[in-house]
Amino acid sequence: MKYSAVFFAITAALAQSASAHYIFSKLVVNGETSSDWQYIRQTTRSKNYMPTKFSSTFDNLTPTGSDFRCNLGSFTNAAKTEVAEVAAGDSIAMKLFYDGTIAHPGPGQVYMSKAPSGNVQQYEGDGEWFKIWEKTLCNKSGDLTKDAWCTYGMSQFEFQIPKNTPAGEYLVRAEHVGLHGAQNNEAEIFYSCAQIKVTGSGNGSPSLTYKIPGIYNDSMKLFNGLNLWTDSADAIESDILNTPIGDDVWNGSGSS
Ligand SMILES: *[C@@H]1O[C@H](CO)[C@@H](O)[C@H](O)[C@H]1NC(C)=O
Ligand SMILES: *[C@@H]1O[C@H](CO)[C@@H](O)[C@H](O)[C@H]1NC(C)=O
Ligand SMILES: *[C@@H]1O[C@H](CO)[C@@H](O)[C@H](O)[C@H]1NC(C)=O
Ligand SMILES: [Cu+2]
Repeated sequence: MKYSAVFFAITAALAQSASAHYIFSKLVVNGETSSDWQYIRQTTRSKNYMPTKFSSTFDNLTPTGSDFRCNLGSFTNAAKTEVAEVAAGDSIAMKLFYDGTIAHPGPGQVYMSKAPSGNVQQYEGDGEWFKIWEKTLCNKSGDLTKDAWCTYGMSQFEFQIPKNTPAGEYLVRAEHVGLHGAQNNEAEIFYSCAQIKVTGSGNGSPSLTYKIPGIYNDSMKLFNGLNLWTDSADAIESDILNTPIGDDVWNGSGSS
């Protein structure tokens, strides 16, 4: 029994780091939750541990690297990752590993990119990305270091594939940005990509698209300079607006 206290301390420490550091691993389609990494590309890091940062990284990956698209090494797992069929207009969710919840303050967003060849299992994500979901501040008088943020405490992001999304195979990239280290250029970015096949007869065409990497850089105050403990909610909102995180999500408009 004398080991139980030590065991408890270690378990508690592990549980704490698991809840502070999270990773999207499951896809929820038609109310059914997949296995871990069934439809989401797994990283080749030895641990399912994140985040990616601009500075003080633990694995040399930064948001300027091509693996910022879908996670370190994950393209090498693309062929063995299944492709989930989703009708345009349906809502799906990307859910965190190990029953985790989002334990850091900051915005959450979902981007999509169509596989130009039609085969997402062979697509690196070097094409155009567009944004379909965004959650920033939900309570501007709340605690900016915690629950002022819509995503704080969420265990999954639930979002709609826009009704007018053209049929085809896509990467769907969920991302959460923890801003608690942004004052030291240490914003923490957590992201993974699901592989889906959109069905239907949508003919929309997103007007605003991005490249990953390239979408974010550390000249943006949101990632480098913002301080959640001293800045006002209005100042933070304006920092958000000066990044793609402040751009409108695509609503299905335009036609291809
Ligand atoms: C927003 O935060 C304030 C301050 O913590 C709190 O009193 C209020 O109930 C919150 N509003 C909502 C809608 O949660
Ligand atoms: C950062 O991104 C902004 C907006 O896209 C751009 O204007 C700026 O040149 C970029 N800065 C660097 C250092 O890449
Ligand atoms: C959708 O977005 C387009 C382009 O930003 C805009 O012109 C249009 O009014 C929006 N439609 C709806 C229904 O919000
Ligand atoms: Cu963290």
